[in-house]
This record gives sequence, C-alpha cells and structure tokens, in this order.
Amino acid sequence: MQVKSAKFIVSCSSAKQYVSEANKSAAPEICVVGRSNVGKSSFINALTGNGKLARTSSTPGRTRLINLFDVNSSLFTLVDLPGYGFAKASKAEKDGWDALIGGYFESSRNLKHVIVLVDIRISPTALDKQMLAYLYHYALPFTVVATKADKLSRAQADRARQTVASELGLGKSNVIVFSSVTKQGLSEVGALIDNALGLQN
Ligand SMILES: Nc1nc2c(ncn2[C@@H]2O[C@H](COP(=O)(O)OP(=O)(O)OP(=O)(O)O)[C@@H](O)[C@H]2O)c(=O)[nH]1
Ligand SMILES: [Mg+2]
Repeated sequence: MQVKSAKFIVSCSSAKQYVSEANKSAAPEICVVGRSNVGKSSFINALTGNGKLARTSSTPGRTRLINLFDVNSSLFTLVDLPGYGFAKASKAEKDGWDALIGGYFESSRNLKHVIVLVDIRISPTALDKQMLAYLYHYALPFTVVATKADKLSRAQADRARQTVASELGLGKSNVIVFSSVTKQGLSEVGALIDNALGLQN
C-alpha cells in the first residue's frame, strides 16, 4: 500500500454523527486506538506521510473527537479515536470518551481492522487488556503496534516487543515495532493494511 493522497474528512463529536458521516461512504475503515498520548495521531501522520494531517500534542487527551481521514480517494478511511485512560480527565469526560469509542465500535459497519497502539517502553495496562478483550468479544481483527521504538536500542526494542506480546497473550509476530520518528515498521503496517483490505501486495 502506498499512500498517494490523504485528506481530513470530518470530526465527529458523537457516535450518531459518525453514523451519518459513515453512511455517505462505502469505504472500508481502519481505526487506531490506544492509551491517551501513546502516539495515535503521530502514527496516522507517519502512515500518510503528512506531518500535519492529524493534530498531535505532548498534552495527553488531545484528540477528543472521532476524526475521519480519506486515503487514496476512498481506498479506505483512517479513523483516529480519542485515547483512553487519560488520568486527569474528569468523570464526565471519561464517560464521554467511553461512549464515543464504544459507540464507534458498535456502529461501524465497514471496520476491517483495528490497530492497537501501545508504548513499547511501557507494559500494556489493564485498559489495553480490556480493549483487547473487547475486540475479541466483538470478533474484530486487530494488530498491536508498539510505537516510540526510537526511544530504545534495537536490542531493547526486540526484548520489549516480546514483553508486550506475552503480556497481551499474543505471539511476537502479532506485534509490529514502530516509530513515527524514524518510520521503522512502516512497510509492515502497509502490508498489514493491504491484507486487511484484501489488496494484492
Ligand atoms: N519519540 C517519539 N515520540 C512520539 C512518537 N509518536 C508520538 N510521539 C510523541 O508523543 C506525544 C503524543 O503523540 P500523539 O500522536 O499526539 O498521541 P495521541 O495518541 O494521538 O494522543 P491523544 O490524542 O491525546 O490520545 C507527542 O509529543 C508526540 O510527538 C514516536 O514514535 N516517537
Ligand atoms: Mg491524538
């Protein structure tokens, strides 16, 4: 998969709004989930080769809406979800995010694959495990991408990949080592998306 064009479509503040937007297109969807500040928006920018497409921030909890991006003129829609587990969020904010994320998974009809981002330096949290349990429950195919690998040496990253995989009960091959800074892992993610979309590669 080579990204030729990537465009922001719309931000949705409710699952209802997402449904009405999604109904306008038959494009398959790939979504990105993960803990707040893990690097979801940076991942989308790295993948699309557009550093300014998704808004990134060093302040956790930046993305508060469901953001839709068109890739290669309806080849697929990339979905940037708000991060979970932002410790400083109020109860009302947390409930709002849960409703948005849960509402998205329950109403998405064209979702082909979920990319679960974890920080390669941090053992997956209870919330990451809960997310995986949720994805198994709904039989949604997913792959774990361990990002920020540029913060570790190659050897450390390889060990960390093993830790992340075993913590989540996955084989090592189900965890892609990635960095939005160095673009390490980009071709593996591209191949994964090709597969998810049923494209030849
Ligand atoms: N070194 C390094 N920093 C990264 C990487 N990915 C993201 N970051 C940094 O991590 C911070 C958070 O990145 P975002 O992409 O905004 O994270 P997010 O998951 O979208 O965050 P929320 O929308 O708040 O949930 C920013 O300061 C990024 O520059 C990476 O691969 N390597
Ligand atoms: Mg974000």
